[in-house]
Amino acid sequence: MRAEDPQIVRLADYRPSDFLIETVDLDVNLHPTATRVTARLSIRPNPDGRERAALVLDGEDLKLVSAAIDGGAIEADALDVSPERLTLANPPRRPFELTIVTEIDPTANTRLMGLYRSNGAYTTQCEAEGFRRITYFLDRPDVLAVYTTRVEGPKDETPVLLSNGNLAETGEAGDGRHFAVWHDPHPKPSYLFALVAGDLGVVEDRFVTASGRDVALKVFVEHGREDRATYAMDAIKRSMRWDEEAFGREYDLDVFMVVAVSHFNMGAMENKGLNVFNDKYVLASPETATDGDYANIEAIIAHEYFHNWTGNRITCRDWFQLCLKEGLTVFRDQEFTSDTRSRPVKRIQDVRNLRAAQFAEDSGPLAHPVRPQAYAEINNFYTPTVYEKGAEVIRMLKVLIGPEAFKAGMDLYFDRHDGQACTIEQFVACFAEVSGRDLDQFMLWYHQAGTPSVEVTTAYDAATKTFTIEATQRVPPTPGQPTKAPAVIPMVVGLVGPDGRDLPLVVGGRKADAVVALTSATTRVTFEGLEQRPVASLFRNFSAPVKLSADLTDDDYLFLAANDPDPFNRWQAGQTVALRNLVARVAALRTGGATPEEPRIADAVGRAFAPGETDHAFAAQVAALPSEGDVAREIGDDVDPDAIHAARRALKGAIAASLADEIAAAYARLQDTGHYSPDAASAGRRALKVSALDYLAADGGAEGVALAKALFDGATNMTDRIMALQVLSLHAAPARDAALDAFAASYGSDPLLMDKWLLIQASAPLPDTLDRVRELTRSRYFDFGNPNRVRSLVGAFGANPTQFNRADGAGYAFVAETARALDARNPQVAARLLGAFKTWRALEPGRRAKAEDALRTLSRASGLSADVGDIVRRALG
Ligand code: 0A1
Ligand code: ZN
Repeated sequence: MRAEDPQIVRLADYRPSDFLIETVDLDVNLHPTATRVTARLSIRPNPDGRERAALVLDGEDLKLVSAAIDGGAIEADALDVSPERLTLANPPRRPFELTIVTEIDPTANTRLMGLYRSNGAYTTQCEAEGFRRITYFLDRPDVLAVYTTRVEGPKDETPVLLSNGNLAETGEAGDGRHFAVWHDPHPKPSYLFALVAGDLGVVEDRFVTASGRDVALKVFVEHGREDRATYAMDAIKRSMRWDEEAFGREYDLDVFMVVAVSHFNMGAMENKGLNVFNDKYVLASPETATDGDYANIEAIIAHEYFHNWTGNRITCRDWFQLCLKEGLTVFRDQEFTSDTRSRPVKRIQDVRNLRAAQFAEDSGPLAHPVRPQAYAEINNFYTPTVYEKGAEVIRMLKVLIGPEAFKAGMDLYFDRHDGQACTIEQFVACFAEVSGRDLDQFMLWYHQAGTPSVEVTTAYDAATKTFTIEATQRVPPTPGQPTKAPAVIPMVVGLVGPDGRDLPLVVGGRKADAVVALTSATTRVTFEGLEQRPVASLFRNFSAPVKLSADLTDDDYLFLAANDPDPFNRWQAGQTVALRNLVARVAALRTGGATPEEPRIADAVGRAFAPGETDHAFAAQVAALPSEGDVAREIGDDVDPDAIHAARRALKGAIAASLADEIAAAYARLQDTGHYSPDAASAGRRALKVSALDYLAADGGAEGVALAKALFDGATNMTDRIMALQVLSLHAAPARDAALDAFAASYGSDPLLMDKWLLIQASAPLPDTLDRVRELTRSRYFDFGNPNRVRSLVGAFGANPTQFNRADGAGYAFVAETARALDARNPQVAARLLGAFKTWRALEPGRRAKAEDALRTLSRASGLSADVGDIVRRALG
């Protein structure tokens, strides 16, 4: 298909399937280049479908070997077949059995969708539309069937044969081959199908569910890596227990399996009973994984496991409803991590990520609603908007209706819709019903793209002892949505008194709720009985995904940074003051004005390094300045990434200079005791330690660099080693190259570790970074066929604020050309690389023109995939 004429799928065009498939009997006869798939489908007309409709099965790159109805050959003129479609113009109008035999080549499958080989093992990826690359099928999520899968392969190469459900039978197949039959009793859509076969090591354990089901747990990894799978196994058991306790959800098969594969387009996949993971999110040991890796593994194991109920037992009617399972499951994994680690720190991390990824997306040409209305390529809608904003929408729902009604709504949803393929309307109706609230306006969060901005003005009236908060909201125009209606925005408010404590909230003579629902363009609320002007703490715990600008002074924010009882806003207040200062510094740099100093920022940061501070993880968040991306978004347009980098560096340097002794003392105090543990408190201590190191080395001077080098050389765990390398990589000192070489010498044979090495070099804010990245694409540590390698090098470069955005445009050209080259091999990963362009329109005119050039050149290339074509078209839109 040409890039200019994409086929658009629209939500408004949804129709139920004309046929249903009740059971699927698959026989997969594995061969590296010619795998035979026999599918016996029991099909019946859908009473909700159209009468006399043709049966049109989806396919992609398929070769048909034979097709039969009820065992009998199909007349040639009754069947229309292409690699993309199998059509029966006039199928039986009664239940019948269709048998289809296809042949596929897993070795040639570089897209990593459907059945492919990764390091010799066979694996599948079917979400969203990969099953059609295995056999012709009604490959849509509202067709739910019971699957029985027989997998046959050579005993030597594929001793392990897995599919969904419970193991029903195993046996010999002759010629050195064997087979296994798996039966999954739970009806599921095709995107949840999975098959894995290979020579894999396994770690085993058990879990007994609340009602006494004894579940076998298995984590499959490459041989020799078993000792790196124990943390993932532990995370599985904790996730299973938590879902029982927090949501009343039990596991529903006799076995739960996780398989780690080295070639994977995304993070992981929730296939029923057989989750397939990018090995990066399974394998961990203190010698090979950082604290961040451990946290990611725990969160992603939880996420995929939680999908068993939110996604698998209740699935999506169509792909427009993707947030039904993703937003909800992200919300659930966030809650799990909050309960397991630190709730405030998790919230801060999530909000940092939301702003960096989703706010950025929402402000540019790729903005789309949490539930899109149309798509050209569904793969491009696995976005921070669908996932992370989708989770925020659910969090707001909980704030608005309260935790009890929220729980009742979830219970009703599980009860009412188990076994169904649902819509967002059906989900929200459960909460409307239990709470008695009209949630029509709330639905706008699913329909309207763009981050609302909320402007707040406050006024204290000493005569009446009242304090009025006036909030005006505006939802900005986004592609295809020029005008917006006011959303319902839950603003959680606190009024902090001079002693740093919360004052009672009184409205109309009564105790008032802290949740103020902003439902119109302007909402005003007046609190009474206030002897003195309080300081308003707004959007506590980040109660809505909005951009706030309030008339609070720096003094107010510094007071909140020291006193706000809400830990999120204590952190946010410090960030706000720093952000204001950074924006002013950028303006001064660009106009040649005097540097706006704000020494009290250092006082606030100094608290993080004070000897009495015991919550190190929280302190590390306080110590971290807003990112360059945060500053760019705050500025909004005419963005100069070099000026932002310089301003942030200068502020960091000023803080480091004024706190030199305190930070040095903290660094010494926070040293490791020797034994490594990935728990949240220990990880928090290490995070604060590296933050100290980062300040101490901020000026690139010999002393700081020597400290980083010492940490690198003496590191007893991978977290310290990588953190030290990261600090060294910021400075073009000889120590940096020596450390990089030493790292490669030690870990050159471990691709996951070399990914970190690639990423650190691609992220360096140094003028030679692009040359180095180009050179690294030719090194033996890089492989265009492996998505992890591509993301670590090219993806990380695309996220490098100063070097991707080089003034000469070479960064844009490199990423665009690389995406173009990768497109033929793996369109999904190629399209993701282009995410680097999501904020190009906000750049200053020189860079904007260069970025546009790169995109236009790419758009003229011939033979672009639907994935890349769609992103380029929308980015230029
Ligand atoms: N449902 C998965 C994400 C996922 C989506 C598409 C994929 O295709 C390559 C793979 C995974 C999740 O939310 O974890
Ligand atoms: Zn998910």
